[in-house]
Amino acid sequence: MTSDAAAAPAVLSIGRTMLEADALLAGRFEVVDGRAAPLADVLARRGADIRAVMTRGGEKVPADLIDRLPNLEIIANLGVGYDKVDCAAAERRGVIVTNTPGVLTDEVADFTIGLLLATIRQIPQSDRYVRSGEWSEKPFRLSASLRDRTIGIVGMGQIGLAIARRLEPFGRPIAYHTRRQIEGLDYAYYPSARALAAAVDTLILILPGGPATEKLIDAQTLTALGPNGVLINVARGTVVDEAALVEALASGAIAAAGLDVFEREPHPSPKLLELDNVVLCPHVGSGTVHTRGRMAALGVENLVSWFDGRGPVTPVPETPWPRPA
Ligand code: 8YV
Repeated sequence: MTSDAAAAPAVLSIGRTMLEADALLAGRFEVVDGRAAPLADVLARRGADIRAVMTRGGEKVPADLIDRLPNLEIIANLGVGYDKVDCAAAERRGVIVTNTPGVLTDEVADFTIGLLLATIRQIPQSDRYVRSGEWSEKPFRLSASLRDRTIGIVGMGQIGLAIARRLEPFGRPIAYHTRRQIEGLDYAYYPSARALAAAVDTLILILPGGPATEKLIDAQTLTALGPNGVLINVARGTVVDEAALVEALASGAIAAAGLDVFEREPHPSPKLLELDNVVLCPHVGSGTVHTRGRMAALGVENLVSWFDGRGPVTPVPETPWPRPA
């Protein structure tokens, strides 16, 4: 390590969340702020100096950005999902990609239970009811219940499992879909999202985004979920056909949805905003001071470890470390 600022590795920092990560980099790294000017201008001036990118999961790191950084060694993604990073392009260039698994598992699982109950019991709607003064005229309508539901989870990684474990004390049957059945996992398995949707009335999405899962939840899957159906999405907006979801919510093909993620963030379909049977959150599943701090720290730790010659701490499977021979 050197205190010579000229020798400090330059890190291109992009994204709107976890700005505190930039402060954590300062001192050890030179932070090149990718938001300070149009990115193209920053790249034209500093592209050749950049040895690392720190991104926040929501911004694209496509092949053409990677190609404009000839000395890039590592991309630290502050988030467990890294679908916006072109890992194939990184791998071709020998660039390591890291994410932040583990540190946000409990937070996102806690949030999912909250969003599930808020959606079924209409907690935001009842808050609006009290504020509007309508309560003095008549009691709030009765809501649906978790008591008579069967819950399906699409995606059974660390967070999916943490959600399932938290649901167990609620005493409801739990089923799941993943590409491959998980050996020894004691929940009913369905080989497709649609088959799972047909078997349950409450569907929680916690699977990776990206081309392989794009619009996995389509009009037919929503119809299969049925008129009592509740959809909770804490994964990526891209895994749901948002236009089909709007239609299903408006027509009563499903009962309600709780959404923390959207096809085009931060711009949910305006039609969603008009519906009363949907609870909308601005992608805050991991959004606490505690957990975002841990995510930022793990991202920085990856860069420190890399530039100290100790390798990345949490590389993604597409860019394994040590590199395969
Ligand atoms: C975001 C997330 O990364 O970890 C993920 O995959 O979706 C989130 O935690 C976070 O909101 C930063 O934008």
